[in-house]
Amino acid sequence: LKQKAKVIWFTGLSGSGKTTLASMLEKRLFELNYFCQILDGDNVRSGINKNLKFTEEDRMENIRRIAEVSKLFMNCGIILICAFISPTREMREMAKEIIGEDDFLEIFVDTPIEICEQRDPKGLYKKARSGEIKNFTGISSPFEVPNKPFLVVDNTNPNMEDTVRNMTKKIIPEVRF
Ligand code: GGZ
Repeated sequence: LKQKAKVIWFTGLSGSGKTTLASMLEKRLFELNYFCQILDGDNVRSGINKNLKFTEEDRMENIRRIAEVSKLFMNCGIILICAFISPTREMREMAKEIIGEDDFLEIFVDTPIEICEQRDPKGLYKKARSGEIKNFTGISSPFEVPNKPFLVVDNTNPNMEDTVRNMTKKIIPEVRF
């Protein structure tokens, strides 16, 4: 393997576009012969973290396990693409400490909550507003904007391909395009 293992950590609200960006990035990296693995709610909260809910404490444990698993993958030389709300600075700080500062690339998917709520692909914001879902990030549970992310992605830009190209350049600076 010629690649340097690292963790690309997407943070942002539900519906901000983390998962979409993560899979576009994965595709791009595969095309460039980089070996990577996505971790997101779909493959983590349905399996290893099945027993966790959305209290502050459970989210903290969710992120802790994800960071530890990421470190194991990283030791195999794999590039991790993690897409979790990871709503507080404390949670992301913890992940950074477990993974190691130099290998932790925090990408903030900065989509305004109004837009996430308009999109509402799973109808979760609606349920959060009606009180059917409690502790919903941005509505009844906090989201703290990162202080010094590695990168901020404006996900309202319709040209996602451009966004992903620029993101890839920044993540893998040694690649020629
Ligand atoms: C936030 C919730 C909640 C609550 C269920 N708050 O848009 P989605 O559906 O697919 O992504 C959200 C996902 C968030 O899981 P994470 O593991 O990323 O969260 S954290 O990092 O805070 O631990 C959403 C769904 O789960 N979901 N209930 N109350 N998102």
